[in-house]
Amino acid sequence: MSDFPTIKYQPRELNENTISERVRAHYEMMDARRSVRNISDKAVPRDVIENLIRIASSAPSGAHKQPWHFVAVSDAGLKSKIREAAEEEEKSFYETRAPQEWLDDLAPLGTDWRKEFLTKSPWLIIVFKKVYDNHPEGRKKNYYVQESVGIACGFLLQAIHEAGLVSLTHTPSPMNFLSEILERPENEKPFLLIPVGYPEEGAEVPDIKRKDLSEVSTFR
Ligand code: IYR
Repeated sequence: MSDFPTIKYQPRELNENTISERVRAHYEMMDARRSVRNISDKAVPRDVIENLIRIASSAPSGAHKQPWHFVAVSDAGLKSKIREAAEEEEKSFYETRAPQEWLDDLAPLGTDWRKEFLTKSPWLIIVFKKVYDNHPEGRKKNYYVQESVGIACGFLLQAIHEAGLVSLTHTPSPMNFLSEILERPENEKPFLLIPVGYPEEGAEVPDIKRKDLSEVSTFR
């Protein structure tokens, strides 16, 4: 028995005859997505960020618990605090904690401990995962939290690209400083930090190649 009454699914009713062209065009649009480190300081309206978060929060999740919380930061003081703390962690990662193999893998991408984008981007979206929810009756566990929040982030990155904006998936580690600076409750853990904005004019990205379909899939 379901607690949710059922309603009719509303199919999108797109023209079946054009499915191949449409999916091909969507692939080409997504293939043009790149992580961009040179994000301009040009303003992005708050309603855009609100709708991007609505899109992310439309993702499927274990038992429909939606175990996520998005903190959208435009406040310059908070961005500075986040940058300062992230750079401190990153400095110790790049200079002492990172194994040589990891540094070798990052070298072609040109990343380092400096994170100018954390203060320059008009928005930082910090995604928190909720391992459990607090209810008046006590803690209620969430399910498949990692998978659910990962999917929500995928929705978010795609929507940012579709909007003509750019993003970067920044993973300072450890990220506990985000809980402190953003004053989040203990049932939320930082998952991903995503700066969002317009690309800077002339922004460059590493010339990467993607794996071929045959390398990433098997049809049986
Ligand atoms: N967290 C560091 C290092 C880093 C790790 C991976 I995996 C990347 O793909 C890129 C960077 C940073 O954000 O710089």
